[in-house]
Amino acid sequence: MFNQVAFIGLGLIGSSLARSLRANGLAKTIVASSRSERTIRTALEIGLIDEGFSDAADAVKNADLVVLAMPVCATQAVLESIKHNLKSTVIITDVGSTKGNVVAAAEAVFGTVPARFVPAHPIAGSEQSGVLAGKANLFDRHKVIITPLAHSDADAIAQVQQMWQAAGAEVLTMTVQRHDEVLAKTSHLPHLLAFSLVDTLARESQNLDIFRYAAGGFRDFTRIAGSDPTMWHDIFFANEHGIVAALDGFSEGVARLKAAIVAHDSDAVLGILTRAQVARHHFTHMLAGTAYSKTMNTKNLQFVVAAGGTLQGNLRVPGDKSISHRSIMLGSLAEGITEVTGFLEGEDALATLQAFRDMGVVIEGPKNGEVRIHGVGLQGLQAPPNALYVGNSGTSMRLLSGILSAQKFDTVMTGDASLSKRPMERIAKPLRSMGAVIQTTGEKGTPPISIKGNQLLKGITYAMPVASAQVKSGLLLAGLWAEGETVITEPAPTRDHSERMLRGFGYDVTTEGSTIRIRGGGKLTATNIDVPADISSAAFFMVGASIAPNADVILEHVGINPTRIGVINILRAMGGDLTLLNEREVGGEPVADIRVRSAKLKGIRIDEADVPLAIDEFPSLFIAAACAEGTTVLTGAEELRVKESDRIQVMADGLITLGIDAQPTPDGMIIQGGQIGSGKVISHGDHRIAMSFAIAALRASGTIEIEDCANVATSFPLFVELARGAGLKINVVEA
Ligand code: SPQ
Repeated sequence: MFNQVAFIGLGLIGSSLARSLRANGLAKTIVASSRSERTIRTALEIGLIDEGFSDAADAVKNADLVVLAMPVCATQAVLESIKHNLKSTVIITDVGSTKGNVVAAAEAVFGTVPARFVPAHPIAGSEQSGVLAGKANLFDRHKVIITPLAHSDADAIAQVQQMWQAAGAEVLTMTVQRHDEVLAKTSHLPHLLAFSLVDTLARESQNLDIFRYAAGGFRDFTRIAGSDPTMWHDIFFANEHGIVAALDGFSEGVARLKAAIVAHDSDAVLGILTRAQVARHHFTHMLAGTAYSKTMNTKNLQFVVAAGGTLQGNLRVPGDKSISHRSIMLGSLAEGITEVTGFLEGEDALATLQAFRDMGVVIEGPKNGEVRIHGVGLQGLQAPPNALYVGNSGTSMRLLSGILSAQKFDTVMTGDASLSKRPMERIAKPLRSMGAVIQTTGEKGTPPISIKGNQLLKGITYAMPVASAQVKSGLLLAGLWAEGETVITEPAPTRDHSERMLRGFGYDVTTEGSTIRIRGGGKLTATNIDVPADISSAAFFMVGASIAPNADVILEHVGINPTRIGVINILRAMGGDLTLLNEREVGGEPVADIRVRSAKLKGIRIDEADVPLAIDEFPSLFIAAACAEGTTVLTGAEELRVKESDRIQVMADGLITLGIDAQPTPDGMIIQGGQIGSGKVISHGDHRIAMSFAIAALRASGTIEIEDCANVATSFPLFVELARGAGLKINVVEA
């Protein structure tokens, strides 16, 4: 790519880039200058450079790329000394941590910054320095920020970009000013704090003891105080403005924490600590626009499931997703402390949890399914600092719409790619008739949703056109703040967890037939919640054990709320062998252990009354139908088309790939039972589709590969481990 590259300075960054250029064959010759004779000698000895100079002006003579890799404060002097020796076509770039002063130096030397000068900053490094510390892969999967100016040459920008990409870096572009503001906070401030803490402690009279007993925390926090002092000295002066502003913000934060400790304000201290604990994780997801958990990261995960196997044993699937969401919402809005056990630590419920933290609620956990919520009461939510990001979760967005419509502050809610396609007018429209000012996006009324605060809501009487627990719940929640009564009629029964839980929190909600009533102006009183295992997650094992030979599983502590048991009704109608054991009630929700054994399933016409009661279980029920003898017909389920994916089309496509005669219809599917074959199916990022096709392998003739499975973590974080333990031959690979 380059005939000759000249490095001015060969410290950690310069020598790493030189190594990377060598490794990638991007420079015919590499030359360098350094103030240190020893550095040049070492670089020549290890073959890093072809020629070395003590004077920068000599190094740049024949170069078509000059990399300024010395401390940033030397920029002006170096440019001054090399300016008459530069070729007219030379590209100049730098690697400094500050950009404003580098650009100012170039302006001072050249009048205007040369068009082929492309300022850059690789965000990589270590506390080690010097030519021997460099590594060819230092920039691999790190970010490099380039800050071109309005008049910068497009070809020069492209070449600098390509060089960094070849080093494995992700290249981002920003203005000079923005770069210096951002880096002041993310890099310069932490270094300043580390240097200052170590220096402060080192001055104390007890310093020896302090350093003798300093353990992990001190070591981790101060690791970067071992960085090169000259370099950081320069950076602190070079970005004085940005650093002072960042330090002021930080000082305010420390003062807040100190004041809370002095005042023994336990909630305030916990609030700061719990928010900080999860912030890094949360912001990573927000930036990536994903809903993926730590274990199932942003990579494309593929399930590879070998044919055969069976399911055996006692299994406890994770907590109910719908109930977990609601426990956070009502716990936050209640007065007092709510303790939750069995909480689903999946990304969807965590998104709700984060939203309430963002609105100032102190929430401890989750830890082993336990969460402690310090309720703030119905008037206690605070404006979040940013848009609320709810990842993949339709439940969070629709229920929160009701809550946020009644707050004193404005909010915006955003979600991941899948959620951003789902219809939100179904909740926005009735909320508007209650007096909410709420706006969805685009012709289809999808997220982001913007909600204006300070509106007085009034109760309405509303006949829901679609059977949706999310819409019903969003309106009931808005009804908590509305003047008068909110009366909702549903076209078919949908899950009633909100009604049950509101009653559990001491709020009067009445249900008469299909009509639910709530009156605003009351209060919620904290309570404890034991979340049962999620029947929607258990469904994969109900179907799996029904279709697999010699299967026998007991699914423990599963919620069998009558509004959720469609999957049991349908499997039984198909000839499934399911027995409810040990039926009991836990915190207002009926629960049982469910024994499921292999059965010879037959195709049926599914009763439309069961559709809303099994709405999330159809992906797995389609697999049951594919293994049944005869034809299964589903109608009245058009809602499946607007879930995390179009579950009718996506399941039909997968089944057809696997050799099953599946005919999608506008509101359902017609499936002829047959032999499931093998092949590659795509889940379209829909957790339930991924898990359904995994279970299908129990009766397949060959391996099933399922693409795009990371979102399984939204509802069932340990699915793979649990299923494998029970006998499914499942493996995960990173595609
Ligand atoms: O939260 P989300 O993404 O909408 O999740 C799903 C699911 O499959 O996990 C739907 F795709 O569950 C919904 C369910 O379909 C959860 C839910 C609830 O908790 O109130 C109600 C149902 O949705 P709807 O649209 O019928 O109200």
